[in-house]
Amino acid sequence: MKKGKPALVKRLASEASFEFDPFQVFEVRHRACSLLYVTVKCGRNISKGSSTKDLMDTPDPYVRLRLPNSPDGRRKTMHYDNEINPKWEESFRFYLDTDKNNTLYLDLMDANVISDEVIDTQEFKLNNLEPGRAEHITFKFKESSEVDVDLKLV
Ligand SMILES: [Ca+2]
Repeated sequence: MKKGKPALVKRLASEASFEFDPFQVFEVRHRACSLLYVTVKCGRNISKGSSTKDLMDTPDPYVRLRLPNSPDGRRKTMHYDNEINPKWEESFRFYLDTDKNNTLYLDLMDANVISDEVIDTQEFKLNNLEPGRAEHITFKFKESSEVDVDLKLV
């Protein structure tokens, strides 16, 4: 055996022992991760908030979901042209860190050729959800618009 080799092996072994960080293991074990399922079901009487605006361009609605603390936390449904009672029936799954305060933001959007417009935004505090139980919620936007959403935390 060559003379320098045992020293090198010993040095590598001591470096490896420094990689074990008990605080890191502690944190990983205590981080609670849940899955949030959001189903955007349908909308009723979608309006931009004024009949003049609606007459100039019938809403082409879609819903944008934003969950700031979640990876991949921005999603959206399809949009339907000139449809004030859209049936989306689209489901989305989000990873949720339940150690944090999580708020889901729902933007009711109007699709346009050049740039889409936010009609209105609502929010929902997810820490109020009971795990395993589906909640059926109707969100109201502006005067008349309603959107039915199912939320479930597992
Ligand atoms: Ca439009």
